[in-house]
Amino acid sequence: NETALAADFDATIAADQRVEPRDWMPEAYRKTLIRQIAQHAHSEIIGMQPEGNWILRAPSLRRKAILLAKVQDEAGHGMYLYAAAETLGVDREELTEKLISAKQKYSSIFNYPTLSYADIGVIGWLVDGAAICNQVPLCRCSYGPYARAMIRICKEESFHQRQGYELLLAMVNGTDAQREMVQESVNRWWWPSLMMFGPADGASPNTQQSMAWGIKRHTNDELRQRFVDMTVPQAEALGVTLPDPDLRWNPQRQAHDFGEPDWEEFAAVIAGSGPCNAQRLEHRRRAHDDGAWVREAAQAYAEKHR
Ligand code: FAQ
Repeated sequence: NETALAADFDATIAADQRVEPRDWMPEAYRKTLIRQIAQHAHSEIIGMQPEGNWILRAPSLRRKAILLAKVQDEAGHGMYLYAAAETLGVDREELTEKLISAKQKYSSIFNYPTLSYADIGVIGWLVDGAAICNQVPLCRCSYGPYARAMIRICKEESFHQRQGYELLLAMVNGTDAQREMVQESVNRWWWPSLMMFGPADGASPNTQQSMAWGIKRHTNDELRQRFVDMTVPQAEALGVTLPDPDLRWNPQRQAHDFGEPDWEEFAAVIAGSGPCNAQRLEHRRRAHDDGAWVREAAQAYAEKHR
């Protein structure tokens, strides 16, 4: 009966063991996971666009090969994550419909434009760096299929972060114009990267319950702090300035103090009015329409064989 099943679920969570697809789970737990995993999958898929914008303009064969591999990895991450969401009883078609009709979200960060090749390095360094900070703890998520997908994804994200840092290292050791390009790019991406961690803890409606269920392991502010502390020495090594006058080491806290992201901008981007929201969704819709014949052919083939 329901009470015994609920007690089993609570015991699994309390013992920090994994919940698997066939196990009973509260409807709200299932709903929260579908929401988070779908948003995560959509982010990987939409996240191909800002970097894809530079594939045809990569400055060398080597840079092009690296960028192609990275963008293809993001597609793969989207696929693992849609597959993890499907174990919860939704299907990919339905999730894609919700993405292109703007009923489900994707990360705010992918609504900003990529204006120079330095952005490719800065996305790897800051955006993938933030993604790793947020996703390593998700490898211990209480839901088995999501946790297992995250292990593989995090390994690939680490490679992405390193390629970004290596690109920037090459640029800062180049000409003055290249160094200026890197600084200009860091100035644009720093605050949006901090916003990737979500609203401040006091304004995050989901954190408390998601932590109680072992879906999230840390709060949004804890992970944001970890990211700032990890990134400051890397910025120093690159010789770039992070655009925050309030950023300084606090010896009492043994952590960096830093300024407040512009939460009004964050709310506007999430609500659909960021610089590239319309363009990103339009592009995704067009790709989906262009792929209709492939889905129809696959369906016809499957029916013939049935
Ligand atoms: N953007 O109560 P909370 C990548 C929404 S990395 C948009 O704190 P939660 C790699 C949130 O959904 C990026 N929406 O929510 C890559 C909720 O809305 P809802 C993807 C945001 O879930 C690199 C509302 O605000 N990573 O793709 C954002 O407990 C380069 C209230 O917020 C993940 O998705 C935001 N930044 O915590 C790919 C990681 N923040 O649904 C290509 C997994 C919050 O109630 C190129 N997700 N919202 O209407 C998570 O860890 C969590 O979902 C958080 C949000 C931390 C993002």
